Amino acid sequence: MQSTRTNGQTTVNQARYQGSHRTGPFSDIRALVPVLCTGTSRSAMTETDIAHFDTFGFLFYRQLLSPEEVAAIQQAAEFVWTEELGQAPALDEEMHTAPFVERNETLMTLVDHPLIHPILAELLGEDFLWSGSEGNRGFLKGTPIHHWHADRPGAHELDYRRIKIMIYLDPTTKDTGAIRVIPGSHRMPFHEDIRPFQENHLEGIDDFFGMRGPDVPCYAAESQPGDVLFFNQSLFHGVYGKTGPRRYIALKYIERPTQKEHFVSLKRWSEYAFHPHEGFRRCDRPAVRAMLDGLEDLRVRADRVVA
Ligand SMILES: O=C(O)CCC(=O)C(=O)O
Repeated sequence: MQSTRTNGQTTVNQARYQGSHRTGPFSDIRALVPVLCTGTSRSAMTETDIAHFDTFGFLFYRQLLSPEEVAAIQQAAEFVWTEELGQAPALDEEMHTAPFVERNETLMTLVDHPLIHPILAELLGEDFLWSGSEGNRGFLKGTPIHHWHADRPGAHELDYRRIKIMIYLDPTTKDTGAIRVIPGSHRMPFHEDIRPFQENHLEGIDDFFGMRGPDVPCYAAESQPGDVLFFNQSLFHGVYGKTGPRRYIALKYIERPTQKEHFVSLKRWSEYAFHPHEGFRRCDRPAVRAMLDGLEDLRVRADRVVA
């Protein structure tokens, strides 16, 4: 990691916190989450949270979003999908819409949400960048699985941290389509040890060291609306038993690139990070403007690096 991290101690008056909590497979330590934090650089994270993310590659915060926020997000998401489809989607309609939150002002509030932004600043450095969003619903009929894979696979990707945030708008359980992660698989040598999983995912082969996909040891982030999962995009993850509408929003963020390898990787995987949607560029909130700062220079540099 090239980014500078701030001290992970809780810095906001504890009286302003409520009992939303983070759970992981190995701990149920409560992470106190600020209710009214309006700043963008203060962190509610503890050294424990940071160690959890560094070690296991994810953090799962329960009820980070209030029921009122969830209702507003669900309504706005349906609005965008309806606009995209030209009619209200059927309950099980399969849609993958990207960019997504950039197309709606209510959804845009997630980008620099006061409980999400400080966590990202802690994990990616204060000067992190936006890398797009997705609004997904349903799934290809007859294909209720998404075998084990990493979004950014390979040893050469591990030094450049990218985070995907998953916000599921419908409840999921382990066997009904909850996202599963293999803790620690974003780190060497484990990442390379299970590299064959990536090949089998690409080939559609349901054999992972002699186990079927659903039987691979993992942590299932069983989710209720309001829960928010942060994960390192080099972490291996998969989904088994998809069912129902299974709506979710994905938000993607990246460390500000500094090394040649970062630019090469961005050009390969996420060129769109250099071309944010107009809905994002129009936003005048300082935290969003900060994610646009210097982007044009970075784009030029990326083009030079791969020329
Ligand atoms: O469908 C999901 O919940 C996860 C999808 C997935 O694996 C991914 O976005 O890389």
